[in-house]
Amino acid sequence: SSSEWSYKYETQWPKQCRNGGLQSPINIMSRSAIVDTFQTHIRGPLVFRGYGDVNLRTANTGRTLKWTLEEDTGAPVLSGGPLRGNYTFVQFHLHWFSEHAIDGMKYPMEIHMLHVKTGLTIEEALKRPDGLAVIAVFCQVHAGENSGYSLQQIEAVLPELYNSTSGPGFTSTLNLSRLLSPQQQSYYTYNGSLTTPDCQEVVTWIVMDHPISISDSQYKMIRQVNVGGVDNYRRLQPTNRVVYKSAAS
Ligand code: GRE
Ligand code: ZN
Repeated sequence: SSSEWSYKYETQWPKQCRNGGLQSPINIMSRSAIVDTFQTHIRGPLVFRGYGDVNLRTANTGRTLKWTLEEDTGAPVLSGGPLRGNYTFVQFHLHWFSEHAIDGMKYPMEIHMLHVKTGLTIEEALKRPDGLAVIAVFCQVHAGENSGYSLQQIEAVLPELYNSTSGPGFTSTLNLSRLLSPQQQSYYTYNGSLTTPDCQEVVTWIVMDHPISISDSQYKMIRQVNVGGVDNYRRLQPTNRVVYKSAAS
């Protein structure tokens, strides 16, 4: 089932994508988010370990561009915040336009950094409510090359990927911390789902509040990637749950 779906026919996504009450993405209402002063849900700061240079393999999956960690590299590990235990970085991929919205506003692009509960395979993680943690980073587009710092290291491979969904892909070294905003690490967090079939409700979402900048030429290149003649975001799902906001840091 999960191999045969497209963004163009979202209404025909499998049944498990419509049933649950914890689907993603959602519109986050900033004034309804609970700032967890007593640290009952968010128990401390988010901790990023090993978010430096890593070797990644790039692919055009036909639905997104994806950068997957090469096995020979020490894996970055995420912990803290709303998470219990460690989560190992697996891949990041792109959605254009953004999937989440803040106060009804969407961004041109959203990066998803996928982490699996350390010690579990992805298949195992997909069966546990706490199996995955995804960091979502919004991107805003600015004119000029100076705004392209975050994605500078992936720019060169983009034209090679426009139509190629086969082949070995490209490996490259990339500093993952460039995908996080240097200024601010405050975020919203809630329990939700994968935004692609089969939409399993196993994701602790950590949606960074502060967007990073990409250049207009980078954005143009990314939007030339053919993912079926449509954009690759899922429509907003009912919120009907608590969203927490980290204290500003
Ligand atoms: C996706 O395919 O876009 C995806 C995953 C896992 C978690 C979140 C998500 O594969 O958006
Ligand atoms: Zn995604």
